[in-house]
Amino acid sequence: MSVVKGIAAPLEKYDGSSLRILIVHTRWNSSVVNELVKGTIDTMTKEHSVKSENITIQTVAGAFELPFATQRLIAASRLQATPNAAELFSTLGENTGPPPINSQTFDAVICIGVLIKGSTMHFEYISEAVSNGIMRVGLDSGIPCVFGVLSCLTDEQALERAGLGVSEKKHNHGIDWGHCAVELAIKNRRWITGEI
Ligand code: DLZ
Repeated sequence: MSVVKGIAAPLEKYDGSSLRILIVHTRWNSSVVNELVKGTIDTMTKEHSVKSENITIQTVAGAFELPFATQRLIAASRLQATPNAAELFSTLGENTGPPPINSQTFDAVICIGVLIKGSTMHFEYISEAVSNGIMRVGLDSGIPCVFGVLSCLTDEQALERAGLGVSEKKHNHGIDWGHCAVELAIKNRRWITGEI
């Protein structure tokens, strides 16, 4: 039987060497999440030449926090990219020193988490809130936000989708998210400059 499900190969090879990428991931279900983060980073650096120093990683407790953290981090990177940012930050935090300034805003964000259904309605509420929240942050900010959140009915499903399972069909979805982020970041740049 032929395979119907899944993503077709991209139409071109995307060069991610000039991109700045943000990964926000949860600490809930960390053994699975860490593998997904690794798959995402390996794909971007090895297959699209994204520089590891241009990948910023931030963690949050659980999936519910992903949209808020992503929105605030995008706002912070925009503030840091303003022309007088170094001056502005040098007046803050005398004891700790100013935070490092990076003048490039994020070209794409990948939000990574794993929700595993329990015996209450919690899973349903969080899944819906998180997917809507991440979509909203992307649309409101104009920065591509990749939905790297697995909603699994069992632990086994989560393991399979992080490439840690036992079946032949196991697959690390972080790989897809890495490809997706680079493609959309490059395309978004083109669209901004009117190239369609
Ligand atoms: C509370 C909770 C539960 C039960 N399950 C998960 C989960 O499977 N995956 C996940 O990322 N987070 C979970 N959380 C935590 C919530 O996402 C959130 O961190 C808390 O409700 C605090 O806002």
